[in-house]
Amino acid sequence: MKKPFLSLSAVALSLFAAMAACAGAISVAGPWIPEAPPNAKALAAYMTIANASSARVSLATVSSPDFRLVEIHMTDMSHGMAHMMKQKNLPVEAGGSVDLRPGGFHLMLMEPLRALRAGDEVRLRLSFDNGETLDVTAVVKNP
Ligand SMILES: [Cu+2]
Repeated sequence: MKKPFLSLSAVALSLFAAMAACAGAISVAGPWIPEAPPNAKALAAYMTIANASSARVSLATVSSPDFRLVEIHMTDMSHGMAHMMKQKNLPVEAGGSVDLRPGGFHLMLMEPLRALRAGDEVRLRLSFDNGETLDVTAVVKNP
């Protein structure tokens, strides 16, 4: 009588393991975009990127159907004025997270292909150097 029970739980266990692998180790929380004037040539996107894996990963590229180009930027305040620097990538340490927020790291969404108002949603595709790709929906908000 014990045998069927044992094999059933073995199946359940391997199913669970497969699902955990598919879910991926990288997650994004709270993605948002401050609303900008209608003629703005660039908008910023903010979020928290967490890496639950045991290896460091780097955000390599970002794309969006609503923008011609997306870059990874860092705002540097060290010389008395805000100065943005393009980053080659954005590393997230093993078991760690990185906050993209005003005054620091952000995604620079350039050359909008449609007007975006508060409440609109923007799809972003984040590609990491470990091959993982994450589709995220950022909400445009009144800052
Ligand atoms: Cu920027």
